[in-house]
Formats: sequence, structure tokens, C-alpha cells
Amino acid sequence: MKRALITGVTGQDGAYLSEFLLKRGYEVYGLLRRSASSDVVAERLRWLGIQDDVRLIDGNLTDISSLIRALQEVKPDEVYNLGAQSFVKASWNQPLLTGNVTAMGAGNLLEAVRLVAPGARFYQASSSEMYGKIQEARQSESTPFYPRSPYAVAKLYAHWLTVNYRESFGLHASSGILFNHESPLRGIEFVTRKITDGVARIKLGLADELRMGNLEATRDWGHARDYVQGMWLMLQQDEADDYVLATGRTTSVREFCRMAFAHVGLDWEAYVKTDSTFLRPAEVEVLMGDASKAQRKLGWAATTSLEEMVAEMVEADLARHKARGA
Ligand code: NDP
Ligand code: GDR
Repeated sequence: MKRALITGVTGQDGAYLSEFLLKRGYEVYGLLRRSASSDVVAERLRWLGIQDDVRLIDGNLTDISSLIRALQEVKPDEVYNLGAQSFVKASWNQPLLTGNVTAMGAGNLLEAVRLVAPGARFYQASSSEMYGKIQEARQSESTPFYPRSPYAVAKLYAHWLTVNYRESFGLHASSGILFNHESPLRGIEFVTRKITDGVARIKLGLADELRMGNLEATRDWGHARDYVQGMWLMLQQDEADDYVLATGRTTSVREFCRMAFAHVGLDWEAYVKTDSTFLRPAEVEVLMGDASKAQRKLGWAATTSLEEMVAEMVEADLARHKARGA
């Protein structure tokens, strides 16, 4: 039976990846950082009904000793580094924390793997945010990076360190450059989930408007369930490498609003207001990925359409609010 250690197990991708690996017979261990709100930390695992199947180990990416202990205990075949301060907007207010967790945390984990578990296969959660101010209309593994936020700068450090540890020490370390992927388990602060939650509230009479930032930004949105399969496929290859995962379709925030409101029969323009509070000091205007390498080498392709995902997310938020008595 294979063993996997996942950092960021309580996040969106950690939950779906745990579910995916459990279905394939893995023993799944997740690194859990200590929180005063311990009753809610495993909410996403609970939502998927796997909270009792994932073994949680105390640790923090900023504390290398905890990572060394976790690796000694688990002896993993595969290590997935999904842990991060992952909200781009927050990275301008907490740039150094973002650097400590998202950049140095990956460095701590790579060092710990090199020292304790050099035979383990390693996955780094890199991001399309690294392309930032895009240098090519479609971004692939060979497109130059131009990060536009402290978050993206931190991810770039982690990405290149992963490449460097592969080339320097022969680690089986792969970096997945993933474009935005969403789901009903997406954090409420990210734009898609903010919109689908807003739609549900408005439909149920709990709110009468939705305040948004830049509606013109466009993103290449896929479904997290598809993307965790791609992470796993990267670690099943004989050679470690870097891969873009994306749908190849880009859609504006404005259009996402239209689709989500239309799903419940409402006109988005009657409810969405723009609010400068949600603008960013520097914006990533457009992202559109080219995942042809992943398609060719991994046999991976996104399978969930944006329309299907919007419907699933709106329905899940309606159900959540109804369950709370709305
Ligand atoms: P989430 O924000 O949902 O999850 C982040 C996870 O990191 C949480 O489990 C969080 O724990 C954990 N974490 C935060 N700080 C620490 C720390 N100091 N030590 C250990 N764990 C910590 O992110 P996603 O699931 O959406 O994304 C997974 C990864 O993929 C992230 O690295 C993200 O940056 C990257 N990524 C995501 C994309 C997306 O579209 N979703 C696209 C490209 C990359 P807690 O619950 O305690 O806060
Ligand atoms: P992003 O995701 O920054 O792409 O990072 P987010 O959903 O936060 O923003 C996407 C775009 O929507 C615009 N936007 C708003 N965003 C938020 N959060 N709230 C708003 O009200 C709003 N209005 C407009 C943003 O300006 C932006 O252009 C996500 C994270 O998961 C990262 O961790 C990951 O690396 C990248 O995706 C790929």
C-alpha cells in the first residue's frame, strides 16, 4: 500500500487529492497546523466524508523540525506540497508571511525530503500567477514568468527551487503549474465562490447585492477534481518534470457573474456593484493556459466544463444556506 503525505490537506485541493488517493488504496497522511478553531479545520474532509480516513499529523511548513518528524513517521512514497498562504490579495498585506510559508515553506519541505526521504516523489503546487503580466497569449511551460504579487514571487521561488533540487540532487520533484481551479470547496474569499455564495444568498433573500472588484479580469477556470488527478499523474512518471494544467478557455469575472446569476433565473446587472475595496495594487488581467504537454505526456485533460462547474457550485451554496435554515 502506498503512503502519501499532503501539506495543505485542509484546503480545497488537499481534500480532493485525499479523496482521489484514498480511492486508489493509498494511506493518506495530512499535515495539520495547530488552530484554535479545531472544530472546523477538517470541514472540507468532512464534506467529502473522508475525515476519519485521513491521518492528521501536527506540523507547520515554517517549522522544518515538524516536517522532518512527519516524514520520519510517515515514510511516504509521495509528498504533495499544497500548503500555502494562497490568497493573492492578502499577499500585499502579509508579504513576508506569504514568503515564509509559500516560498520558504517549500524550501523547508524540500530540505526535509532531501535529508529524510530522498526516495520519495515530490509535487510542488506552482501557479499560473507566476505568468502575471503575460508574455505570450497562451501560457505554456516555456513561457517566461512575470510575477505581479508577493504571492506570485513566493511561488516562483518555490517553483525554481523544486526544479533546482531535481537537477542538483536527483530528487523526483515535479512542479505543476496549475491554472485556477474551483469547486464547491473553494475558499469563500476567491472570486468564483464569492459569486456563487452571493447568488445563493440573493436568491434566498439573505442579501440584496454583491460587491465585486475588477470584473474585466479573465481566468482559465477548471474543476479542482480534475486537477488533483493531474498532480498524481505527474508523480507516476518515470522522470520528474514540470507541467501546465489548464482548460485552454478564458472567461471574464463579468461573464462568470452572468452565468451564475442566470443559473437561478436572475439578471446579474441588477445585483452586482463594483467596489474599489476589492481592487489589487497590481492586477493579472488575463490568463489562458496551454496544457498540451500534459495531454501528450500524461494523457490528462480537463473534463468538467465551466457551465457544469458553475451549476454545481451555485447548487452547493443554495443547499448550504438552506441547511442553515434560510
Ligand atoms: P487553500 O487556500 O484552500 O489551502 C491552503 C492550505 O495550506 C490549507 O490547508 C492551509 O491550512 C495550509 N497552510 C497555510 N499555511 C500553512 C502553514 N504555515 N503550514 C502548513 N500548512 C499551511 O488552497 P488550494 O487548495 O486552493 O490550493 C492548494 C495549493 O495550490 C496552494 O499552494 C495554492 O497556492 C496552489 N494553487 C492553487 C490554485 C487554485 O486555483 N486553487 C492554482 C494554482 C496553485 P489551514 O486550513 O490551516 O489554513
Ligand atoms: P486568483 O484568484 O487571484 O486568480 O488566485 P481570485 O479568485 O482571488 O481572483 C481572480 C480574479 O478575480 C478578480 N476579482 C476578484 N477577486 C476576489 N477574490 N474578490 C473579488 O471581489 C473580485 N472581483 C474581481 C481578481 O482581481 C482576479 O483578477 C487564485 C488562487 O487560488 C491562487 O492561490 C492560485 O495560484 C491562482 O488562483 C492560480
